[in-house]
Amino acid sequence: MPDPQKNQADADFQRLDAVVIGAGFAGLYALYRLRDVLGLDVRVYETGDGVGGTWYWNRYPGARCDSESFYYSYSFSEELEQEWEWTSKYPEQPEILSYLNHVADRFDLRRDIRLATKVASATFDETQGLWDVRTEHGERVLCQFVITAVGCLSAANVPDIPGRDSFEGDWYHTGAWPKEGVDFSGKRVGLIGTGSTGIQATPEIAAQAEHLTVFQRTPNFTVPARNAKLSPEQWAEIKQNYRAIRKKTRETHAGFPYTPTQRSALAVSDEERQAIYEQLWEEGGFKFMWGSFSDIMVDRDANHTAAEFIRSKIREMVDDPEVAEKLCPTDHPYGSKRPPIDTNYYVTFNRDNVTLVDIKESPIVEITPKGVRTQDGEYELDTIVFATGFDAMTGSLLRIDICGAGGVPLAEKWEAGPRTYLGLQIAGFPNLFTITGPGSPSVLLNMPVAIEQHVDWISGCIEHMRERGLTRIEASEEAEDAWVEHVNEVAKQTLFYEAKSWYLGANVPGKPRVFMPYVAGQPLYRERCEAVAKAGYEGFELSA
Ligand code: N01
Repeated sequence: MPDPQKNQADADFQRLDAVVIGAGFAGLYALYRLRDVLGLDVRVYETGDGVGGTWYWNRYPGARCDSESFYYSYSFSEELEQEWEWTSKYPEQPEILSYLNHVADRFDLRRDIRLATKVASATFDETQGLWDVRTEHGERVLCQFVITAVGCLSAANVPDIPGRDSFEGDWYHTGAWPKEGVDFSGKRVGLIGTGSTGIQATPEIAAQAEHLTVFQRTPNFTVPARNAKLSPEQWAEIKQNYRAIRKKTRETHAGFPYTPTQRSALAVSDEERQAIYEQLWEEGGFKFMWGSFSDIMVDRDANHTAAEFIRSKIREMVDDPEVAEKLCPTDHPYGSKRPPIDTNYYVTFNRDNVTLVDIKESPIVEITPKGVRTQDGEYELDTIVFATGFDAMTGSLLRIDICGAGGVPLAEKWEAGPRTYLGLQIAGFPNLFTITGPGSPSVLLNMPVAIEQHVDWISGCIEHMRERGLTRIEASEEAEDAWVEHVNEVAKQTLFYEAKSWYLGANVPGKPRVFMPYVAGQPLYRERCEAVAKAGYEGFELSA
């Protein structure tokens, strides 16, 4: 039977230069750059009914940025920089969402964004050399370029625990939090997951709920954030120095404006090392990792010194020695899982209304109508919060039905794990660009820095093509193979490989174990991307 709705969609289509999927940090900037700088006809599709991406969806209590606001922000507009002031070092989710809404208004982006419209499929049509993009509402666009701005951490991972649907209370995943919020007053809450999200949410939920039970599978190393308001004097200084700050964020390994240290943790005396860790612990934030010693992520002994320091802090802060031991990570090097930063995480376990359940020792067996049952017994709950992370880096792309040249589905191409060239393109998928795709530094970098670099590179590439009358660009298989090998090679030289992390796909049952982000750091990566462009897009096949 012919489907009249489908036939109508087939007939009604719009012809545009580019479709951008997602209206978070990446999609907003891509729209600005492609439309207002290159002059392309662009449309952005966004699943949410507002802009903001990650900051639209992650509204859980305690959600806040853990890079400092003045460099976790756009650098492309000096006017924007000068007119926006963040209230604190690490602003909360509503403030970051306001910033992104401000950007959408200030640059008149909304007129080209379709909200509440999910892209269902994108198929490369060989005969026309165009992408055929369809939404779940039946809209259809034919366009030359598709740019995915779907985020690395946006496909929620809700574990398929037996009995989940039998639970009679409410349950939520932190990455799809209800807009109206959740009132935990008088509730017995169970929180599953102790990654960055669980660590941010725990103190906030504990302060509100009647009782909080934290189900911990793997303890995590976290360092205090030491959040603080930013004074007018501090703002004046930041605004004056913005260019120098931005320059540094583009030059350092992880996109932070800290002067990198060259010292080894093993080349200083025990006293000096301890003093450095103490000072950074007091200062708070990621500087503990990136500003302490240069060999934390490559030398096991150096890493051990940082890990031991944090374990000693946990034992100091947590009153009950048994609970403290459970909170001490011992199965992975510090930093090999994305290091969280926190506000009052460990001391929250001193509260009378908080219980820590070690589910490695006593695994969850099932979710019952009344709560969570572990091997040791049942915990009665009114609400369950899944802070169980994401199908990272590939999930958000694979949840769209993307088919490249010859009708090859992306899911088939990536069956054994993601393969890209520079994290920017996939062989067999011409004119499709993946902002912060697997194989790029992305999540190992301060994200706005990674995003701006990718969007600038993509727009430079499209400009290059237009100036030369070229219509098609595709990564070559050889370049992709060599890049995938290189990405894995450098990861294996670090301690990142030693944790069962989402970087490796280890958090999602059945997901191929491939180290997804590029660990060699921003300077090398940038240099490589620039050299590739300078050499006429080496490793890509361009044609008219
Ligand atoms: O997710 P995660 P997240 N049964 O995957 C556990 C960014 N972020 O949402 O470690 C029981 O890190 C899992 O246990 P284990 C940041 O990049 C940024 O916390 O796999 N437990 C782990 O404890 C971060 O890294 C900000 O053994 C299960 C937890 O759930 C990324 O988002 C704030 C389980 C998941 O931790 C993801 O962080 C927050 C199961 N079946 C997050 N499955 C900023 O401030 C998983 N777990 C910018």
